[in-house]
Amino acid sequence: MAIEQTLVLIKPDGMRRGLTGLVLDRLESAGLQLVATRMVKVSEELAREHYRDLKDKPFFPNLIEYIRGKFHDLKHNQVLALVYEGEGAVALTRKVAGATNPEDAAPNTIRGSFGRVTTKGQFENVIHASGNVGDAEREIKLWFTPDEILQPIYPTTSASNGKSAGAKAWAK
Ligand code: IDP
Ligand code: MG
Repeated sequence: MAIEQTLVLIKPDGMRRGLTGLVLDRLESAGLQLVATRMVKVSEELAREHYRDLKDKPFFPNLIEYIRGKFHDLKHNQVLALVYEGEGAVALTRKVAGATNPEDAAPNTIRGSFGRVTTKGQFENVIHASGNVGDAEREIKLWFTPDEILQPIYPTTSASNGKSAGAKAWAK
């Protein structure tokens, strides 16, 4: 299996509920190596770009507010962005994360252990994990510059001059 890198975000509910250590522990215990990390206050632009493939979904506006921490207090409106590396890291991280709906997520997955659906129907599923290798490459370049990653594996385009187009979204 190929060495891959994948993006994980600890979402505002995970930050608010003090789950960062537990999430890191699960991912590390699965054999994944942490190769980049940063705290990010998520702009509307970054949120929309990150979730651009879901823009036609009915829950899209809610999702943008959720990832920006609008449902949590101002002390916890940041996300922890992480890049993990390992053999088959993308699928492995998805497996450790569990199903999108915390009620469907298997016990012992991060979402199954710590996620919830609130009484208002809000999915609080603790983390984001890239869905496939193509998404992982796009998302890592959106959230990180190559110099922030221990050993970048996805090539940088020459046109971006060492900084990804996505990097501009959070640099503002
Ligand atoms: P994923 O995070 O498991 O990859 P996606 O389908 O990519 O799931 O959706 C992105 C995020 O949008 C989910 O993690 C969740 O926060 C939210 N979401 C997805 N489906 C629903 C839904 O049916 N209702 C409310 N929120 C949803
Ligand atoms: Mg997804």
